[in-house]
Amino acid sequence: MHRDLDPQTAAAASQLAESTGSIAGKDAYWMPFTANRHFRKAPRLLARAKGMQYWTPEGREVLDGIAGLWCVNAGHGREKISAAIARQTETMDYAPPFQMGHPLAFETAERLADIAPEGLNKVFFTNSGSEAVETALKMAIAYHRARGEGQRTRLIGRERGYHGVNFGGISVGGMVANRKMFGTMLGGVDHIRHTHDLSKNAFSRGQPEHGAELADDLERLVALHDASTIAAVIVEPVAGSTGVLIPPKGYLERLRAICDKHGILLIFDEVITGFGRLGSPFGAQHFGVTPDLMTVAKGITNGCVPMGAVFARQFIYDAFMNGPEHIIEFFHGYTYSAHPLACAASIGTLDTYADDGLLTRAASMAGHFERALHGLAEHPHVIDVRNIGLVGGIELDPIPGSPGKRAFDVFLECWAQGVLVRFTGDTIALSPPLIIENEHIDRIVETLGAALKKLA
Ligand code: PXG
Repeated sequence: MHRDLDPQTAAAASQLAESTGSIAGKDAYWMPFTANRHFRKAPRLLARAKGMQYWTPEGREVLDGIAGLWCVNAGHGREKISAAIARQTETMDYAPPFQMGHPLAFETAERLADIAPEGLNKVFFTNSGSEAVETALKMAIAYHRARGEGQRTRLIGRERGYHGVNFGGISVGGMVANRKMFGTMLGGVDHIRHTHDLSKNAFSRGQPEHGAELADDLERLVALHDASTIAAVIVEPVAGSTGVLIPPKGYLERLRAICDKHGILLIFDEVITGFGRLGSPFGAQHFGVTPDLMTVAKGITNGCVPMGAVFARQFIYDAFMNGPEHIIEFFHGYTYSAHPLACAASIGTLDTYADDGLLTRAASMAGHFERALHGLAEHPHVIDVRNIGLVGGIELDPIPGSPGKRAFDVFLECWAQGVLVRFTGDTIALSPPLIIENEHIDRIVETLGAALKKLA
């Protein structure tokens, strides 16, 4: 890169480039879910983080309105977590998870089961939310087969659902852009409708009033396919990625009842709603509806080390535990399932959540968050504000012919003003660290409000 300079000057230039975070000439990185060409023209780089803040390589402060990517629930740079990871790298870097184990894996599963919704007492480790989803879908199909109903292979998802990016996840998922490039995907998948209806529910605070009957779509699919062909239904209790879709009152209860009636497993994808986001440890507890399988990731390690997990009810596990004892019961797992560093990070994270009361803190912050957010209702182009726990969505009227552009512009303006928000389609999403204080909430909302006015 500095071919024409003498070695000393070149070294100094490289160092400077590093310290200012320049990416000029570094072309190899193909960025995920990013407008790569736009990014290269005006990079947005983060170099350091602590508490509620990020800092850019130049030292500019950026307030984190989205907990990294819905994952850093305890805030950045938590000592208990980094100390646990550091200790573990020195003690044992890696242990094979197949036909072998290490004590920390058992302890982590135990600790997770302790805070899980009643009955979800078995924990299977993965490395991401996407892998947790694939695992849960395979578990559901294999469970029915193990109990002699091998014809139950059909999977039901929901329109606008997000379940990661692997083939199973995009097949049951319902985000068009994530699906249309990738061919025919899994066969035998169908979808119920999403619950987003601004004509009835705009500017709802918490759960919307209208739409519980949309759960009856599942009855329609049962009538079409017959229950005997359906293995499982997967939904996010609150859909995050697709723009913060909050379940109407009574909807999840109804879905649960229909699944029970027809012997269909209910899977909650709690990758976003898990670990305190709604004010309870998991969405299932918040809504009082317990699924049969539950996928998590993100907040399981406070985002520090990749990890995901599937929680299963005892009866699902038991169905697999038959046949000769020396035979593997579930032909599935990852090289890095229950990785020692991830387990250490998870225990450090659970300790931190407990120390600071973070698994329920969102409940006490939700009131101020809601009032502040709904203060944006009259701002230009705002067509909806919705919120639950410490999740918020502000939906904007799309620019005609340029869907997503208005929210992208708001995101860029907030970034310029030192606040990190997220956008999906024309919805701005907020999901701050659960350590947030009222003044942070005010700053995020004021910055958003100013951006909306400026761009109007
Ligand atoms: N399920 C749900 C409900 C998710 O939100 C995944 C699965 C996949 O997890 P991994 O760890 O494989 O990414 C997710 C991920 C956004 C955004 O901006 C959300 C996610 C990922 C990227 C962006 O809303 N959630």
